[in-house]
Order: sequence, then C-alpha cells, then structure tokens
Amino acid sequence: MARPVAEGTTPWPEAYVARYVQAGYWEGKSFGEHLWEQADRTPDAVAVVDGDVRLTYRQLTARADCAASRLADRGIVADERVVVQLPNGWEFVVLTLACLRAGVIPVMALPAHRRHELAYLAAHSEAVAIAVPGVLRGFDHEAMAHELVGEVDGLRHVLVAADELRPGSEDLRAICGPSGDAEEARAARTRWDAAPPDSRSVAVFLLSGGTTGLPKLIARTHDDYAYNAKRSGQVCGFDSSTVYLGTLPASHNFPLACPGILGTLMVGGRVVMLPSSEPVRAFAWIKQEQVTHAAVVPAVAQRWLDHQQQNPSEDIASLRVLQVGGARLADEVGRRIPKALGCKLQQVFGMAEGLLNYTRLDESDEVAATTQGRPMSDGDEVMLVDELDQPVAEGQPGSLLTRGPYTPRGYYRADEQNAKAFTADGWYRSGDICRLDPVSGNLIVEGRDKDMINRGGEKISAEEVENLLYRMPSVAQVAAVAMPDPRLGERVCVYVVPRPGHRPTLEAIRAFMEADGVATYKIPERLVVVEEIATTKVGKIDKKALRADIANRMAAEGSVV
Ligand code: OOB
Repeated sequence: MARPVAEGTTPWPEAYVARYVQAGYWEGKSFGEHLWEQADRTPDAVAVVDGDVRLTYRQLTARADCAASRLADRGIVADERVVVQLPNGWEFVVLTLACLRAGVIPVMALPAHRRHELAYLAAHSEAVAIAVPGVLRGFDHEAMAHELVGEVDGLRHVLVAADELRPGSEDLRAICGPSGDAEEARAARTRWDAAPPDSRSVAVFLLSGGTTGLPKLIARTHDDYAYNAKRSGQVCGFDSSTVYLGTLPASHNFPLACPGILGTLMVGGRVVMLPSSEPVRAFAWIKQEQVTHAAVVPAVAQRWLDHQQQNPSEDIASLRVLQVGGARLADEVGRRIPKALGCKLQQVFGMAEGLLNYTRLDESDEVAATTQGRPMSDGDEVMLVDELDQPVAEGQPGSLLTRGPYTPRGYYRADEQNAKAFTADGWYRSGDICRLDPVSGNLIVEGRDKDMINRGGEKISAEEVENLLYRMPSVAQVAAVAMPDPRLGERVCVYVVPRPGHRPTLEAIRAFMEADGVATYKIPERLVVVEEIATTKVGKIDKKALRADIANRMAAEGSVV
C-alpha cells in the first residue's frame, strides 16, 4: 500500500512552511527539476569526471533518466528506498540523480558500514534494494548484500557495480550505463519530465552522526535539501567555473550537498570523483583537472599539509578554497593552510540534521582559522542555552539549539528519540557547546554535551559501542569514551569492569565486534580494565572523569599531543 507523502517525518508547522515559501527558500520544485534545468543550460559542459570516464551534462542526465526507467522496470519506483553504499565514482552520481529524478529515496550508507549497520538501515527504511561495489579494499560487499537479502524482509534487489557479478546480482553499471538506443533515452526523458516528485516529499535519507544506540534516519525533503545545496553554493561562491573534488565519502552530507557534488551540479560546475583522499592521488587530480574547490575533514587537511611540506613543488595552484569540517580543526592547523596550500580556508560546521555554518570567503585568514563560521541562511534560528534551556549571556558557552528551513523537526519514525533530541517547540538539540565570537559574530565550537566520539569526522555513538559489548560474557560493565589522538582528534577507548573470573582483552573485544559485522571505525582501540567505573551524584557513569582519566594516563605514558 502506498505510504502518505513524507510519512514518518515530523512536518514543519504551517506558519513556518508559509514563511519558508514566502522567503523563497522552498521553491516548490523537486531536486531533479533543479538539476535538469541546469543541465539543459549547459548540455555540453563536462559534469562528472571519474578516472577515464567523463560525462557531459547531456550524458549524465540521459543516463540518469534511463537508470530511473530501468529501476522502475524492476518495480523500484517513487517512494521506494534503496540503500546506497558505493565508493566515489560515476555510478554513485548517476544512481543518486536517477533517484532524485524519479522520487526513489536513496538511504545514504557509509562505505565503512557493515552487516550490523546496513541490516538496521535497510529494515528501518523498508528498503527494497541495496547498491554496493563488488569487493572493495579486501571486503566483499556483494556477499554481504546477499546475506542481508536473506535477513531483511522486503529487501530483494542487490545492485552491484563490478566487472563480474554473482548469480542473483543485478548489474548496476548496466543500469546506470549509456543507452545505445536513442529512443529509450527520449522516452525516459519524456516520462520523468512529466512525473517530478512532490517537492515536500522525502528526497534522501541521511544518517545521524551517532548519539543513540542505533543510527537514526534523517528525512530530507526535496524543498529543504535543494535549498541546502543551492544556498551553500551561493555562500561558497560556486559557479559554472567550479571544479569540485569529491574525495570524502559521497554519501555524507558535507561532500554530497554542502555545496558538494549536488551543489556543483546545480550551477553547471564539474565534479571530480575520487575514492580516496590520499594526498598523492588527490594532488595529481587537482592538477590534472584544475580543481578549484575541495572539502576535507581536519585529519585529511593535516595529511595534505604534511605532503605539501615534503613536496613543495607539487602544483595545486588551481585550488582556490579548501573547505574543512566534520570535526574541530585546531586553530594552528587552520592558520597554516592558506600559506602552505596557496588557497583560502573555509571552515564548515554542519550536521546531517540540517544547520550549516560557514566562514565567509571575505573574512580574514585569522577568522577563518579560529572560528567555525555562522549560519548560511537568514532563515536559520540558533540559540545557545544552559542546562535549563535558558539562553546564555552573550559570549558565554552554551548548548546549540537550532531550527530552520533545512533543519527537519524530527528523525524518521523515532518518537522516543525525538522527544530527547528536539524541544517541544521544534528546536534540534545539536549537542554542540559553542560560543559566539563577539568580534566576527561567528560560532566557535568548544566541546559537546552529547555522548558521541568523533573519530576524524566519523561519528560513533558511545551507547552503541556499549550496547554491543554488553553482549560479551566477560563484560559486567562498560563505558566508551573519546581518547585524544593527535591526528584523528579522538578515538574510542572502553573502560570495562569484568565479570568475576573473566579477563577481557582488547583483541577479544575487537574480534567480537568484527564477528558481529560492526563497522571498523567503531571498534575500540584501547581497553582499560577497572574494578569499578566512577559515577556522578545521580548515579550516571561519569564520562567526564573517564575522559580526564584516559588523557592523564596517555600523558603519563608520553603518548599524547
Ligand atoms: C557533519 O555532519 P555529521 O552529521 O556527520 O556530524 C555533525 C556533528 C556536529 O554536531 C558536530 O558535533 C560535529 O559533527 N562537527 C564539527 C564541525 N563540523 C561538524 N565540530 C567542530 N567543528 C566543525 N567544523 O559533520 C557535517 C555536515 C555537513 C557539513 C560539514 C560537516
């Protein structure tokens, strides 16, 4: 039976809808309409580069139109969900555009996800298909996808981007590939021109950064997500001369639409898809394609800086702006970027839940290095509050709450979590502790009050790690906390109280989680065995004390920053 439009989501109140429409934030068009209109303006410009593959706007939209029809032939039509777990390549772009065009909803999984995460995502989103590479970095995604089909009700299509396929897999490269038949392409174009999705319906499902036991799905509508990409493009100066290097995993909000891949395609620029951010390759592509904009997390920025220092003759002069976001950039690293890489630094403090803060390109290098920017839209509302949700005095640190035209009012089908993560009047509790810099008017991220570990931009829910480890027979009590790391910022450390007679080891913990099919980045990298875990006055685990404890231990060992 058909679901109602945007079922499972929390609608914006009517007064806000009217305001967002009135202000022109919501244009009443599907994401596909925005993209196809642009493509028709510059049909012969190159839109996507992936190795030897170069697609013009005409070719890209023709492929996406045909792909949408080929998905429809399989029964994958508007409002059906497809879990997308693909490396950065042309297939990702064509499939995503096909979905946006036809109203099929991609569920943006991360390449690092494994059976544990994907089974949940597929089940919770009621996905009918999953798109994966074959074997990637030694891991057999195709085999995993077939296991999932056996496990998850309703999941029935395994779409694989690989040269050779197992029986039962469907050829994603053929689905997204060119049409030899001009009539097929014409028919597909006509079909989808005539049937754009409702602009208030869900365009994509993004994943939340991880604060609860299970990841949450964030339903982004066509209106809100198109505005997200378009307004980002304006703030970041994207235009048809932009060459964007897509090097972070493309399913993440930052490279996808901030302004990212979609923001570039919306203005007729060129996207260079690269499956890794390793500096030798990234720099080679920057030079070859004359890349103007790139987006990285702080850990990658540091590697690029180191590489440039060791290879000062590398030519990356075309790079105009390096966007850095996803985790706190150290001021010192930020100060080095403009000189060392010969480009402007732009900090991006964003979240898949919506709100995007950018430092502006006309701000000084010092402001760009030491603040995390300010909201991109006049429609964004931001409030810094104390424990009682009262606004803090100006310049004081407070917990950031936000509402706005591209910040949904709730997670998908998650009433219990929504009651905690959103206030009664619809503010999203970001869990970030920020302060307003009185000089620039920008936000500075000082910490957070959510139980999350940010490993080089990859978000790990402490609760999720703890829940997994409680299933180990040797574990009586466990607490996961962030330990400092000079490169990644943070890594996962677990404190464990063993059951009597047991002696858990890090190796055993790692093996247990791997066997469970958990994404590698969540697996603890340090274990501290203790007799008891400190609690606060109200009997909760004292994470602050544990974070201080691990930092002290590491300092004593001489192993830290
Ligand atoms: C981005 O999105 P998510 O959903 O993976 O993570 C959001 C969280 C924020 O709440 C904050 O805790 C942290 O990541 N964060 C930063 C930051 N950018 C994100 N913390 C300090 N400084 C920054 N610049 O990470 C994301 C989404 C869109 C654009 C950029 C990043």
